[in-house]
Amino acid sequence: MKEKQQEDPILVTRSSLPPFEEFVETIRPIWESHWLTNMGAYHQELEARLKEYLGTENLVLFVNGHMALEMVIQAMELTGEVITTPFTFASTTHAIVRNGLTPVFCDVNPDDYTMDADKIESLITERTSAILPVHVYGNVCDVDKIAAIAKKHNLKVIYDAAHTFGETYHGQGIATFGDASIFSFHATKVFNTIEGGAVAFGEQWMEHRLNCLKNFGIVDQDHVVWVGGNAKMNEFQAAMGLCNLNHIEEEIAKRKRVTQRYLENLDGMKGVKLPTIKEGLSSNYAYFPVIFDGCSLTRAQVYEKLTGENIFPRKYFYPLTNDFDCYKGHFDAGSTPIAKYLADRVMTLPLYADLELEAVDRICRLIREET
Ligand code: T4K
Repeated sequence: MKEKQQEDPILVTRSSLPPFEEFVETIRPIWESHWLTNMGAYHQELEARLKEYLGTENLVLFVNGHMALEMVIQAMELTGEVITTPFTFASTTHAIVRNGLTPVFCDVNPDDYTMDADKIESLITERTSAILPVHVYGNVCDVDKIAAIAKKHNLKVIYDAAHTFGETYHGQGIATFGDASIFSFHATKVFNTIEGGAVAFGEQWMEHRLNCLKNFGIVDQDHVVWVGGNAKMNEFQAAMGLCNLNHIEEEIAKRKRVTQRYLENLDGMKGVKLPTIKEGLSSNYAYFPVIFDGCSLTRAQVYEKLTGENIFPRKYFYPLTNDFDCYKGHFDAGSTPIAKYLADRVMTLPLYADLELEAVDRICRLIREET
């Protein structure tokens, strides 16, 4: 058995699943009711439980995090330009562009890789309607400074909070900052509903609009009021969410243990910048990004070494979104030099709840060895 485990590849993450019997019991009523989707009983129950868990009064579920983001942008009727970060997953920038808006890229800060709030104001024009920062890797943005800038210039703030499920900042639920926050409940996330997502928001009127938008803009059988799409979470997804939510504290505690082991092993290593947690943030330990700069091995060499041992880290988030092929000629990654520096050197190491501590030790040994 031990040998078999050693042969298994170690991927950057691995979905956490509830006990099989728990899931089977939970989905039994779906067979009995024949109600599979379109805002069924589990959909309602998960929405209620997530509001409580995330400490938000308003929350609407979606089929995934990306559609949550596309549709909250549509619901807010944003126009013109949106200030955002290129150091993120494709979804953030694509959601802006797919709404017919222009992303304007703000550089990130070199400490926690979130948007550099001191650089936002110089990017504001009369066409700017919103700021869309990302709490990247679960690192909380400079929410106070961003709120002050938004107020001064009358801009909306939507946080891409895909990585921050369950976090609090100075005791306040992360879902409550800005006008809205989107979450991803993808299989690779701290909390998963297989695929899934949600928008949490401050103003109650948005609930009706988001619920209509995710269901083709239908208000009732006689009225279709918005040009919506189909972005509803189904009952099997919601059932998985209800089960996983029962185990979320254990999930985060296990991730913390893995993270601490990485930190113990790699602490003090030359040329390696390790993640830190901002004062006041209760982390969910979503990712373990390492910046390789000035270490005896380059990122490419470390990557090659690990993959040679059946270990598969990832370069989240390389390439920058303003460097994507599909945006060639539109944006310039040179305008965000710190983000570019990070994207060229970052590697996210394997991190998931059941990753064995011995595996962490092995990964760290390989990184520390000079050849
Ligand atoms: N905003 C931000 C900042 C995001 O990071 C994301 C998603 C979004 C918005 C959009 O949210 P969603 O619409 O996805 O809900 C993965 C995820 O698919 C994506 O959700 C996530 N960010 C992104 C950072 O990572 P890939 O292309 O790297 O996935 P993939 O298929 O290479 O999987 C990565 C690893 O995860 C695999 O090596 C093994 C593990 N895995 C994967 C799957 C699919 C599992 O253990 N189980 C699985 O079912 O994007």
